[in-house]
Amino acid sequence: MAQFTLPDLPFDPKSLEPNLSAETFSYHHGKHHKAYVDMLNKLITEQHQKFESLSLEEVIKESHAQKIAPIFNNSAQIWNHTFYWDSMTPNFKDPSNALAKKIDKDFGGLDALKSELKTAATTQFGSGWAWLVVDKKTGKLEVSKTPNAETPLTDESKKPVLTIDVWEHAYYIDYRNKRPDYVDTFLNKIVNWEFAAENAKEYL
Ligand code: MN3
Repeated sequence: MAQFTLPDLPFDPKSLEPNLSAETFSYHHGKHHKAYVDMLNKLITEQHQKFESLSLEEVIKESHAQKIAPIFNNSAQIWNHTFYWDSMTPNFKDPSNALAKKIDKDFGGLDALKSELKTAATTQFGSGWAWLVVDKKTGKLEVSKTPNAETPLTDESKKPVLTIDVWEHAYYIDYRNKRPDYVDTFLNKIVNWEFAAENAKEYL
């Protein structure tokens, strides 16, 4: 049973060129993201049928709590990638007034936030993700990073707002080993602040 399906990219894969190439998306979405979907469906169908009626977010949280690594890794990677596609746009705009004010308040300005995100993205050793999240208790925006498939979705006190994939497969075709250049381009040319504002709207 194919429980989960690969979502379409929210933009034409050529539309982010030259910042990220259609070739990158053909691998990253068409092969890597698809492989996580295919593997999760196979694992649930063949070995872990108790996850069959759950939503993707429920599968992530349950498999994390029960420490079922193959289910967690594949389900979290499906969710993280879908969230990552939405974190970029071919129609780059600066943050809206409400989000800009919030960024000023919590970080002292957009440049300071971008610098924190760049540090998180470039200091994540090996594979992983850099995140902008809201702490639900304080209502403040925060920057964090996670290794491998780990996701703030499993932390009930955080709400994900934006992410940057820093696995090598995200940038190697276009940037080779230059992760900092990919992160600079992401933050200055393709990041989707409208998506971030939507995710953080109840805290703005
Ligand atoms: Mn990836």
